[in-house]
Amino acid sequence: MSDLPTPTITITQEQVEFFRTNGFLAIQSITTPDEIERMRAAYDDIFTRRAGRDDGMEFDLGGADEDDQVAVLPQILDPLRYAPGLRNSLYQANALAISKQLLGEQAQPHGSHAIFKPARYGSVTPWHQDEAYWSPDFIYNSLGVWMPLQEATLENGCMQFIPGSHRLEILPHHHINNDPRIHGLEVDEGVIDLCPAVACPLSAGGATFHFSRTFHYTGPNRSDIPRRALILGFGTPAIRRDQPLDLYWQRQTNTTAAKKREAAARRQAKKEGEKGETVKG
Ligand SMILES: O=C(O)CCC(=O)C(=O)O
Repeated sequence: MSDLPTPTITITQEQVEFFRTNGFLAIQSITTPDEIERMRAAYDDIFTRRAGRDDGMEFDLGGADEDDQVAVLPQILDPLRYAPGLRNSLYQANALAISKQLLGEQAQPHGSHAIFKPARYGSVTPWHQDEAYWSPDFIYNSLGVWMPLQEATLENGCMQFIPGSHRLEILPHHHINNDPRIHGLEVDEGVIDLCPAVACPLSAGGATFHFSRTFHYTGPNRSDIPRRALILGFGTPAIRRDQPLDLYWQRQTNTTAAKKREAAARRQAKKEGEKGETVKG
């Protein structure tokens, strides 16, 4: 994030308090319409060419991710790596500045992903806590910033949150449909009351912020336009736990994408080993 523009937004103390009390916050604008238009072209391009698929970075978050099946919830991890048009944005600059207000000055970028809900059949992103996906070895002070690249509504899958749920432990999750080939996780039925859910419709270029333990969900896309979201993570340095948590659902994971990522990491390690040999030799 070295070449970021100067941030243009600060939030009020009242908004900081709202976030700390409820575990989420919605703001109506985090960047400009021009930037959204530029980003939308770059975003559509990486989903059209399924950038990162061979390395396990593009996959179906909501399905078994078979090559011959239509993906119901395509996701790309680290989309900025594949799309120069998504880099060095005012969105990143403002998201970082606001994250520092919410988490403390030490807040730094902590991953990014993009989730695309195809028009008419894009599926739900079930209720979950982000930390259910993360390493059980650390204590986090992190949040996600979610920005839609078109209007986000109840009809196409805007974000919904359970107020105050950031104060809960990580509750039991399972793979969607209890199918370990599916990357997406869902909280077990009945362990949390979902009635208090608050929906946050937004204009293009608005944003929500949520703590990494806040329960959130987006509905299916029943509209005639795709729903695009670009998500940035931020956090202060994670602290190692004395005793790891038992997030047993992670041990059940058996996705094709995870295997591809492991193979890509082995290829990269081999390449670096060979480079080291050349330098020494
Ligand atoms: O965009 C979505 O459908 C879900 C987003 C999400 O789960 C997140 O930002 O953590």
